[in-house]
Amino acid sequence: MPVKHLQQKLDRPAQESLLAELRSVIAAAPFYTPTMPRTGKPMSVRMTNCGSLGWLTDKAKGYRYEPVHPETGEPWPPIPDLLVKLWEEVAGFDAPPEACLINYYAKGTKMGLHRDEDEQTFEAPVVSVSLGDTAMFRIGGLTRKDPTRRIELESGDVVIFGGEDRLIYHGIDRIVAGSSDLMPEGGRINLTLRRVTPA
Ligand code: MD3
Ligand code: FE
Repeated sequence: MPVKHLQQKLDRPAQESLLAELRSVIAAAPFYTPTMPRTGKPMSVRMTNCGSLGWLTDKAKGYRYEPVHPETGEPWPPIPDLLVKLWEEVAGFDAPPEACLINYYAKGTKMGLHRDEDEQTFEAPVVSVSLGDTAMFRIGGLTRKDPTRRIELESGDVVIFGGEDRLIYHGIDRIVAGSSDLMPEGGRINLTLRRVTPA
């Protein structure tokens, strides 16, 4: 299964509804600044989650999934229904998403080339939803040496990474500040819906 890029999968009203749902998720589970394993170096992206499990990282324990927010200690809020429905429509996988990582990119935020490999299973795809400013997304192959190409991810775009593409290298080169008026505060939100445990 190749990478499927569904451009403008969510129209403007759908993006606005999703954003409104996310605002209440973020009120209950505020963005925090993740830090790198061992070095404790802060990442420029800010993060929170919804779902039964959330991805997080800190200096002491590194990359992992946890059922509660690292600062509030509260369980992550549930994944909004609209996103569960989207997963059912596009994921081609018969069990619901367990984790939804919410990344916030202010102007100047980047994310280096990496693979998503902290899950216990790679049988389900990762479904990505972009809101707000356009991102210059970099996508490579299964090894760090493979050639990369650039894809622009715009507000409302949905991308499905499954099958042999589930473990490809990818990252965010930069955000195009001011390219969207969806969020008054500017910036970009990316959601990644995932399975963490075997179905
Ligand atoms: C390909 N997020 O959270 S979304 C991440 O825009 C992450 O916030 C970026 O990389 C963002 O881990 C990229 C596109 C994406 C997400 C997950 C993938 C591509 C992927 C997992 C496997 C392969
Ligand atoms: Fe990733």
